[in-house]
Amino acid sequence: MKKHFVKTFTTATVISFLGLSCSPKTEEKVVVAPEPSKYLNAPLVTEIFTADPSAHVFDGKIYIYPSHDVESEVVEDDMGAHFNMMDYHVFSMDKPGGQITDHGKALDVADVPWAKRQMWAPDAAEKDGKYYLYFPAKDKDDIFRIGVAVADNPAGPFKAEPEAIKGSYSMDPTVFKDEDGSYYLYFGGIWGGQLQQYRDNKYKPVGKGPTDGIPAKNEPSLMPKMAKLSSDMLQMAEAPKDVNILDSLGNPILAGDSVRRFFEAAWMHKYNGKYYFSYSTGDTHNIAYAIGDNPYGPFTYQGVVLNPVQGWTNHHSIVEFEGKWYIFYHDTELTNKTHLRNIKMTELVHNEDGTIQTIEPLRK
Ligand code: FUB
Repeated sequence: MKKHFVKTFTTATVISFLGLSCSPKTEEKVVVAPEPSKYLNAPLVTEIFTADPSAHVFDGKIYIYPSHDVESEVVEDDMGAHFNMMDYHVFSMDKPGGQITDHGKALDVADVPWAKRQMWAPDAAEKDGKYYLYFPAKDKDDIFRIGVAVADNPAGPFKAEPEAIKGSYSMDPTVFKDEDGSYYLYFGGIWGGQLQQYRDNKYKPVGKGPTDGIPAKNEPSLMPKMAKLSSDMLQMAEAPKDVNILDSLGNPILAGDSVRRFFEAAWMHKYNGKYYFSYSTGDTHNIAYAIGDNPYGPFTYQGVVLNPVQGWTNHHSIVEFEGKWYIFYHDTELTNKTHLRNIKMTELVHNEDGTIQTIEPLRK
């Protein structure tokens, strides 16, 4: 903090200056100038810890579906055991910059028959006046599955289906609604997200470490998965397929290309008829994006949407509201602890050529 000493001129000083008094008097006061924040944006929520914000516009309002971070006894490890979340809250705001409302607990792990722990990044979708919350959690065998819970209201409370989505695995689900009314589920994450323990949609673990099952550096990286949703929004209508992320020559991004390869945090948005698949590069901490011509891809890598934030994880969503685009993201401004995060938002700009202007979340 910078301290400035300023002279405060009192009435007595002025009278003295004008030669009207024989008792001149000045007071010295310390004025504390506010330190410019090193963060581009302030936390949206400070009462509880929030992360992985999935934002949507429902009924003309912005609804945010984040993870609810909590302090936990669990020791930090490379499998993310310290992200030991137990429930979800839903938030809303009338417009960007408006007041934010916490609608309270929308779903608790205790009310999900198949789930045991670690309610990680969720997403939501609306269809025919019903709202669907898609969420990952570990089952009784400590395997991540993706569940769905249903509500009549975007803020919940949500009622979980008795079983996880059939054939689902790994984590970080997101649901994209296309303009023709089709809904697509995208999911997956490596290391703690367990994607490396699957091949051809089958569980084939080769070890318990975060990199056991990760392809060699010169092999194609593990790609996120996607499937069209059934018309009742509760199941996948087809077997999950790879979301292929390619370089500019049309080759798959390699496993050793840690600056560009998919790690977790899938999101899809559509802009000017193109499909933008964005994701976190995990241990290199970028939110990257790739563009395709349809929801199935392939997607060609373009660059970085959001540079690394404070904290290990980087996770986002991108949404349009009244003609402007916004990115919701998180960092650890409130705690400086990786597992106790706070959600934020800022404007996102598409250039004329369709590329996205890279956002720097920290001021230099
Ligand atoms: O919040 C737990 C996990 O951290 C999420 O599922 C990942 O995307 C990362 O943000």
